Amino acid sequence: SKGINYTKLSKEVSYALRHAPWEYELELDKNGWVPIDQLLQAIHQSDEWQNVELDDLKIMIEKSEKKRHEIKENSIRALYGHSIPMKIVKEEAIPPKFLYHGTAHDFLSEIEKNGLSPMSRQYVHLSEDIETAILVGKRKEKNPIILVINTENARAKGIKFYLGNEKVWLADSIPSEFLELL
Ligand code: HQG
Repeated sequence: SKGINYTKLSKEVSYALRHAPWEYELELDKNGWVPIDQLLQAIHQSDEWQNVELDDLKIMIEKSEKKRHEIKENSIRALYGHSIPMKIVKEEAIPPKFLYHGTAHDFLSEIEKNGLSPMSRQYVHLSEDIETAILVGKRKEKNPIILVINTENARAKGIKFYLGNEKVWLADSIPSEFLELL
């Protein structure tokens, strides 16, 4: 093999495509896409990624336990997680009746008061299933709380939902009236 650490590569690509494209002289289009050759050229600047090619980006995506990135034609993008000032335009879609959000007990009183906010990201991140929400919440606390979002009620009141990947949904914010503790 080429000795590429695909997990580390995925972290660097996420950092470039979600948080700091300007550090790589990249410009995302309105849906978050950048030309793959530009990304490769940028990461080739560091010794560690000298021999990374298109096929390695494909392996990186394939090997990942989460579908964080997507390649289409000559472009690549992060599917969710962005924090850059220019808000990425996501595709609106109809989610399952219930979505889930795993988080820390410490945030509960704030969330009950103000609803779910994107905080440092562009969108609130929601999970298709409880297992995924638990994994997301475990990043914050060993025994996370799980909030259930009634998307039918939310949609009836004008809340929009957007596609992240097959397990992650996005929203601009979720008022607390649509949240319930599991
Ligand atoms: C909390 C990972 C106080 C919210 C995951 C969360 C996900 C509030 C934290 C993706 C709040 C933000 C995103 C309010 C929300 N007051 N706290 N009003 N509203 N919060 O990490 O959803 O591995 O930015 O509960 O799997 O945890 O990077 O969001 O705890 O899909 O690919 O503010 O990141 O994916 O934390 O995770 P985050 P998240 P990757």
